[in-house]
Amino acid sequence: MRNFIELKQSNSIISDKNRLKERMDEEGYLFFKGVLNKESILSLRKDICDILQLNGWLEKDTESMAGIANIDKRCTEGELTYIKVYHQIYKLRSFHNSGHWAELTKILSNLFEHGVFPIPQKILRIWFPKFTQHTTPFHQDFVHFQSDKQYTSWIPLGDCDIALGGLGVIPYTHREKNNHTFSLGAGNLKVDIDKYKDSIYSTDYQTGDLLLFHVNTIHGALPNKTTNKLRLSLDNRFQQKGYDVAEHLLEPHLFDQAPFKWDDVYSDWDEDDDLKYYWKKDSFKVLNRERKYIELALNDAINLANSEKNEDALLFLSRVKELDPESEDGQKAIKTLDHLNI
Ligand SMILES: O=C(O)CCC(=O)C(=O)O
Ligand SMILES: [Fe+2]
Repeated sequence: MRNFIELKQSNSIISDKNRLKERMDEEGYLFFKGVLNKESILSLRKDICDILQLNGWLEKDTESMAGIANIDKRCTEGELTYIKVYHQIYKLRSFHNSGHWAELTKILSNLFEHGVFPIPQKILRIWFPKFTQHTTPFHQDFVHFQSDKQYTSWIPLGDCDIALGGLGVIPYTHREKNNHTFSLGAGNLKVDIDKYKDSIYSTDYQTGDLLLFHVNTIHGALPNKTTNKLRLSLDNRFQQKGYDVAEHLLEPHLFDQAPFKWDDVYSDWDEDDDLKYYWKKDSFKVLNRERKYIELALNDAINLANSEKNEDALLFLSRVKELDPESEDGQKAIKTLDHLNI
């Protein structure tokens, strides 16, 4: 069992722009207790839980807000059954609006001289209990988001204590880029954190808490060790207005795992809703998506499968195969599994 150090609260300097910037530059994260509007969070939680309930992901005859999981439905990112439900939730306006909450962008505006740009790709995490091998591994986000100049807001949708598995960060790690290798869990890439194992900061998060961290701060999730509760959280990203943005961050999350476009997201929204395509008003350079980290995870998994029939790698490859057997990655996965007679 790892020991966790309590996150340092920055509430007392919340209006002091210089000190906030200094602390973020120095430590790579800022944590604020109870600064977000609880009603907005709980109302979003309700919208999400109602969809989960309709899809049978919650135990029958339980109050949806309690988030009591039907563990027969366990699944995760990278699986079509997950994406099918996830993309239903992705149509919620209340979900997209969570990246634009006034109290959130106000705090973030302290970190940017020339205005806050909320990245269009918003992310919700739904983490099942009794599924701990799929916990998000410790990693740095540059491998996924192709930027050195972003901050992420991690927000639990409801109370999230250590047992439910909130986010852990390792302060002072954002100045160095580390090598990543294959892992199960969101993003499929991990950093070896052996030397930091006693330096993980986390907390019993409560509704309204806000964690901000630098894109290169090493972070990961703690396992959901409850027997029956889903962990729900948001991770959204912000940059200074006008900075370059990688093209995939202008698409809905998991658009590359099942076809899904903004027009699908917006299908039930009011025609003249300002939040639709809001980023088209801004000017910034769009960067081509680099494939190197996607390839790193896949090739590493193939090597692990070939050399030691590594079970995590085999599970990952079977998911890649199922997701899109015709694609180049799907073909590589099929070839490896066939060769191993799996
Ligand atoms: O919530 C999680 O499990 C993963 C979050 C994460 O990696 C992030 O916010 O960048
Ligand atoms: Fe991350």
